[in-house]
Amino acid sequence: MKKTTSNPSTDRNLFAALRDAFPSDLDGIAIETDSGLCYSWRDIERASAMLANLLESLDLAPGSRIAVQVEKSVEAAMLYLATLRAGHVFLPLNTAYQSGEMEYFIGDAEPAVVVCTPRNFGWVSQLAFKAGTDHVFTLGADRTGSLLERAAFCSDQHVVAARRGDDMAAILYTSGTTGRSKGAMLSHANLLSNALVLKDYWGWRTPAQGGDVLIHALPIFHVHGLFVALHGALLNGSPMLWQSKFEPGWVVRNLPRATVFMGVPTLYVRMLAESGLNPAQCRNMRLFISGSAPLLLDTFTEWTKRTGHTILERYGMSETAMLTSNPCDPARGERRGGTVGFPLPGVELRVQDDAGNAVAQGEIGGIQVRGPNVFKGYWHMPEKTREEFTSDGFFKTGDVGRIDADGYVTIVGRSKDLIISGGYNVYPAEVESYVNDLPGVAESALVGIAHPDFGEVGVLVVTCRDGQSLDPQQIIAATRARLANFKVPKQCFVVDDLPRNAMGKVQKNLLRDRYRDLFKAG
Ligand code: MLC
Ligand code: AMP
Repeated sequence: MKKTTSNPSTDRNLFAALRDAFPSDLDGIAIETDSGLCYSWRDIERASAMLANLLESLDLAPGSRIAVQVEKSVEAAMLYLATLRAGHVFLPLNTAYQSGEMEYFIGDAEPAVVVCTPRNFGWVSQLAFKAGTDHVFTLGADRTGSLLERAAFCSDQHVVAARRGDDMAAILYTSGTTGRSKGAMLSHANLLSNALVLKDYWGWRTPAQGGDVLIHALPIFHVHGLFVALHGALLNGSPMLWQSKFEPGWVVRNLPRATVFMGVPTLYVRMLAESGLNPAQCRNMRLFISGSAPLLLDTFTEWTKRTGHTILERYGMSETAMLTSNPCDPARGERRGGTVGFPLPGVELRVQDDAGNAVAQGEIGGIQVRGPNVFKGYWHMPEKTREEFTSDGFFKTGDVGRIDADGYVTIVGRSKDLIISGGYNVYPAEVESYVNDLPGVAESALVGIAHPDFGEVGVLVVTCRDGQSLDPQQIIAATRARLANFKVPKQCFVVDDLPRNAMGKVQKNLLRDRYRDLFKAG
């Protein structure tokens, strides 16, 4: 397990640092939702205290996992803050996950508490109790459910639990490079150090400096929405305009009220399709940030033409939070489309070949990183953790890239077999292993194909067992019944054979070439 370097400013409970940054006037608005609800800073303080007291009343062991699969809501964000506050470990789960996926996460993480939507209580509680979880609560997007009912009886005064920087704050499940989904253990110091660096690098303006207002339109079960966006606003005492589910028209209409927006590339593509997007609408905007997947140069260029703003692209991952960023301050350099900018202060980033030697400048190789933001290891997987780190403590990202003469990093591909669709990770081995078990299927390969909306999507290629026939639509329907919706292949082809190299390995590059124009317009 990796140790973070001890730094007094990050050797504390992350919540305490976020709380210290709240404005002195706690009655000001902190969050305004798309349904018109307003939450003051005092509301955040009180709600997170009540939820933290509820968790404490359960007498959980320190560092208990609190697994949460609920729709995006301010209360769900409060539950995250309450978990930090009480010194437990937050485990957010995508609402698209179905029972097979949830069974794995709950079985692996052994959470003491599971919070799910009222609609899913039946099957989630069954899984959780079977796995030994003691407490299952519900939380609806409309503030219903047993969690808030119970918390209503708790005090709104709470002393933040003392935590060291090295203590675990969250586990994020990620497909990583190989194998089943792994829980990346992130410490308070990992998250706080990254948030502090971004606060400075992206020039967040405190309320006294004129203030920033963030449009928060991303889900809160991944790094981007939960950490980068939420911590960014909270650590700066900045209000948020909060959208429960991304809708491009709403964002464009609200741009004049905001200064900062963060999105995955699909969000930018969809906003570009809005006729109301123009420079006047963006007149108060300071910063548009993109990440989680490659931003196409076309989108980058078109955005500048339509709005007069240059998108800042950055790069990160669940195991490390943010690693690189294009500059915000022009004095540091221009924002270059197609690149992910420079390693952030404190992040060491190097490019190596397969033999572990540094490549020459501008040459392509595997990206490795080291820094206070890099995770502690994979939950219950010490072997896997060891494999993913070099002997001198660099984490192998599985991304392939280069660094140019000016220091800009470009991601050119991935050595991990991973498809990033609309900012969500689809792990082909997982989909293939399910499809291979379907009756009549001999074998399958899922490949990422360029898509105008999602950037890339999964396309499935299958072969039949001798003497059997397969219906592609039925295969897609079978995956839809078992896997999260974003993992469902957008198309399926039944073929005689999969192309193989001399070693017998499926040549996915040839399949990608074969279907490369599948979603091209015209
Ligand atoms: C939805 N669908 C997707 C999809 N999202 N298909 C492929 N890829 C996706 N990402 C499918 C659904 O299955 C459904 O299919 C149809 O699209 C409509 O579903 P929906 O729920 O209405 O989708 P929509 O709301 O339009 O969602 C699209 C989206 C969402 C782009 C808003 O995917 C999203 O919020 N993405 C952001 C992900 C994110 O936050 N990533 C950060 C990871 S952190 P059907 O067939 O049923 O109709 C990370 C580290 C870092 O990577 O660096 O930040
Ligand atoms: P996740 O496991 O969900 O955290 O996904 C992290 C992965 O997203 C990284 O390893 C990259 O492959 C990819 N990623 C994140 N940001 C970018 C970006 N700006 N450009 C290209 N890929 C990115």
